[in-house]
Amino acid sequence: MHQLSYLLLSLLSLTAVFAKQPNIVFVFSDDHATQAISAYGSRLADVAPTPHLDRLASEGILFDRCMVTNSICGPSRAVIQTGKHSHLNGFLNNQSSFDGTQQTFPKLLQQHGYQTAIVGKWHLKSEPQGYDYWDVLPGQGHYYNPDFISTNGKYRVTGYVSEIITEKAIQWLEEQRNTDRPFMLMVQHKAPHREWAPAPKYLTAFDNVTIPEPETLFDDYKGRGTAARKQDMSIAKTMSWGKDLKVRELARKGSQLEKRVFERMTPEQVAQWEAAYNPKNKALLEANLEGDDLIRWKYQRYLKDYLRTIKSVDESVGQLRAHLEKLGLAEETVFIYSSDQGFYLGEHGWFDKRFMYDESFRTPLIVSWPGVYPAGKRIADLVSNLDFAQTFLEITGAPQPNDMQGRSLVPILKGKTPKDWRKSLYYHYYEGPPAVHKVQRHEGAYDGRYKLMNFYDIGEWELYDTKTDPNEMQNQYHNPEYARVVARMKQELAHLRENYKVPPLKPSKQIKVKKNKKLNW
Ligand code: SGN
Ligand code: CA
Repeated sequence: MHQLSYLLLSLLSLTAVFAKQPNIVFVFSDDHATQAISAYGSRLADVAPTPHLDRLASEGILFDRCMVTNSICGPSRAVIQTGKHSHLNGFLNNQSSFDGTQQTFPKLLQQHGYQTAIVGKWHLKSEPQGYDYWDVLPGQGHYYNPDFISTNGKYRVTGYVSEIITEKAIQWLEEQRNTDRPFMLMVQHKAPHREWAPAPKYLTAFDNVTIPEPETLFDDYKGRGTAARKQDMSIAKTMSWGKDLKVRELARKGSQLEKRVFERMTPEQVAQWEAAYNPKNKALLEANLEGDDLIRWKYQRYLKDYLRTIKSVDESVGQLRAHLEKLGLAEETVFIYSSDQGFYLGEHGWFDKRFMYDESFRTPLIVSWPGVYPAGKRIADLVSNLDFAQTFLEITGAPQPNDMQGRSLVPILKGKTPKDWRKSLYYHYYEGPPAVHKVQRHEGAYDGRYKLMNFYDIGEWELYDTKTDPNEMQNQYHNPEYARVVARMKQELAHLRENYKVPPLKPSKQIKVKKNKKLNW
């Protein structure tokens, strides 16, 4: 009898463990390319390790091919909120405003008994809906002494943005949440978004190293089309001396470096900044660099600042995980790291994103649930930010609405990719010229090897064979040897459009772009 009741008791407590609904901590950064996470193993892994993200990957699952549906900030966030492509959630480009009255995963989690909280970058213009707690950066936010908006209105916080966002998240975890209910906490960093302003403590990180260059830094775009040639996102020509390169000595009066960085800083922060940059800038001014040497210098400055901001993001991951441990929550919390899209770190001579070419199409995704999901796995399945909403819902046991367009990653996380997993992805970027960076609108299909792109406003198609040409240097669209692949990929694209209910394309004439005209906000 005694033994039987013991058995019953253990069974009961086991069910209690399994029935406990896991929490989710979703750390989401802005423009963090997989090349800048050492667990992904790129050319930067040795010089710029990300120990906390690497630990997360070694204890969890790293997705090698998580691709976005539309490589730009607001649209990516709207896809995540809704589990629907841009044409259905209505947020096509950064000029849109999110219709927060529509169905979103945080609202569904609330209905399922979850607390939902978001801190950091939001960038959907309209007020967050579906969150019990929100404390977000207005617009793009600032690196130094940023403003925040919460239900109490707008206020300024002294400090460095990534550190403040982490502190706010920890404070919510420790002091503000209701400990009786499971939660979804979204910690959304501004870093490493342009203007890549590092934290005071990392202003001199990487000073004594040389960052390896990508093979395509001096790309001449010969094998590509008009879109790759006519973009405005090159290190050589687009970067400004002020906010981008931080050579205040060469910046325009009233430059964005003054407005966004210096005018917000405390005298102490200015002194730290100047102590770090002045000697380096002096060396540049004395060197009189030209041509490729100057591009190389710009590349080093850009990458070092970008990677410095990542150090704060990586540290945030470590701190958040340490606090979950401390609170005894680590084992009942799924920890997820991702970014709104990838980024060019000098590949093709570029910075920024938008294109369906690899570096901006791919985004990081690392998921860990200690003791439940396998540790240290790498997954090559084609997954997408379109899948995040349904994944969150399934993790928590909430029902998934039929009108969401992604697919939950939970079976993959548990080690079993469904036999009928998707074989291709649909992409559509809508923010054509004259918007900042002047990347042509395009849509496309990717099947894991071939990538077909349609730059429909200029009537140009591109096809890449990413197996034989991983850097996507040679458009094969007009190569007769690829005619059958082109036909098959066109069919695939048509099939995807139909499946996702994409409205017919409306090619439009390009508006003539005035030099230096800035339409972004
Ligand atoms: C700003 C940046 C652009 C960037 C967009 C969109 N310019 O306009 O370089 O592409 O944001 O970025 S800046 O001079 O203002 O920094 S997104 O991540 O928000 O989509
Ligand atoms: Ca972004």
